[in-house]
Amino acid sequence: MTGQTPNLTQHWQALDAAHHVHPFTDTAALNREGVRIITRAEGVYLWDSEGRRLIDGMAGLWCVQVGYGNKELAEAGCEALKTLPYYNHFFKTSNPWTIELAAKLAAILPQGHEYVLFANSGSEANDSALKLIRYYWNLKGKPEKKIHLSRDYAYHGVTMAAASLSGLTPMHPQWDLPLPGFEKVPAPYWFGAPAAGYGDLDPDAFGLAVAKALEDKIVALGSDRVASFTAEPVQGAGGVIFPPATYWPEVQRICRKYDVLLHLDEVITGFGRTGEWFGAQTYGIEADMLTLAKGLSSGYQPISAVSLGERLAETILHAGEELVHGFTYSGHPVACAVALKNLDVMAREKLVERVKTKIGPYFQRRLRETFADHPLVGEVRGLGLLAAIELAPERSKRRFFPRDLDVGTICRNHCFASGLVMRAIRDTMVLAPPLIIREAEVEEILAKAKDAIDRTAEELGKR
Ligand code: PXG
Repeated sequence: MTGQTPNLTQHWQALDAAHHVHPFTDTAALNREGVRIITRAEGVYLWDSEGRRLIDGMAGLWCVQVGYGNKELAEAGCEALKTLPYYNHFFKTSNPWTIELAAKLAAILPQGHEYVLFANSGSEANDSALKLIRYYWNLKGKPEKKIHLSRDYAYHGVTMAAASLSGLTPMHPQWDLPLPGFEKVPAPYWFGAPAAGYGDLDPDAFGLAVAKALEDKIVALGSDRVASFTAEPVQGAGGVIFPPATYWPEVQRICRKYDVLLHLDEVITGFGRTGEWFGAQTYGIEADMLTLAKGLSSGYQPISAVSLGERLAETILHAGEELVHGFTYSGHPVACAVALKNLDVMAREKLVERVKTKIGPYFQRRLRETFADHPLVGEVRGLGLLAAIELAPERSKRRFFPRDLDVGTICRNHCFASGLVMRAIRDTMVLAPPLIIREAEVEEILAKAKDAIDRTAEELGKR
């Protein structure tokens, strides 16, 4: 079942159309178009069932840190599969892979985060995090602290709680969400500031204004009712939104002042994406809890975790009673073996350092050289191996295209046609390539992206 069997494309498309429900997709519309079948991958490249090669500017879904086809990870998983394909942690048991992974995470996590609880996806981990937050306040004798704050444009997953926490509004109406007790505050989205009514504030003033909106919300709700603030250090699926420098220090101060737990969702920013192991380190944030997933195993196995900072660990682990929570597959030995090897490879190859000092700066410099003066580009922003190219009608003004033009989708289609996977979020083109990417591959991505954006401009009659 590899790329050597292109004649099977129609067979697979028909079966997929007949039996498979796709995530975040109008399945009937997709079925009319015919799905693309990815059959293999190596390094930063994917191949489809027609033998076409694509360069993956998105590391899958922001997760394949070590690139595709890493044999060491495959062998570590295989070894665990042969030795202990499954066992759980419920019956006063543990296993070497889970234990070693927990210890390794404690060593690389920010200081004070000595304990982790495992789950299988970012959504499950965030759901677990919210339960632990609720439990913490119950144990502290403050059961009225139950409101979970998060931000517009946030993506925290799809379970009932994680979707409620998410601030992308299309995620709510189909499911009558958000649940009660979930409140939103504005995102530090400087490019979108004029459209959001913030006028012409410079980035630093805007960062403070948005942080102030968090404070105002806490005061309006009553700090005795607010349990937590959940946020991605850099917002990913909401549009790759980098906060101004003033934002995080002020948010940190506000959370401390009002005794609101700070929960960082590091599902995208974790494991080197911004040039440190965690976004918390990039922005100097001291959090009570971190959610980890994606890059933890480079996506080779489904695994996620929640880390507990000192006050949560102390209170929850010494509650003197059973923690009534856990999944069949929490800390699955095969997933842990793969994650463990992934972290070993990342450390040995110094991938995080490479993002910080070499390939990250190279990528960012070349990205700006390529697009800074492009007539269709309103802003280029990025750090490490994470970046956004904001397509806009006028270069110097922070204005959006009318939504119904769907400029982002036009551009994404041109990207696919030229063999590049680049994600469109509204009209923001997003890149988050594997951390092992080389300079020549960066050049290939940028050349294809430039070509796609030029074609989009032509289609819109801009050139
Ligand atoms: N938090 C963040 C910050 C995420 O980006 C999740 C939680 C949920 O993780 P799971 O493993 O439950 O999917 C995510 C996931 C996209 C896209 O199109 C992004 C994600 C998932 C699917 C699609 O950008 N992020």
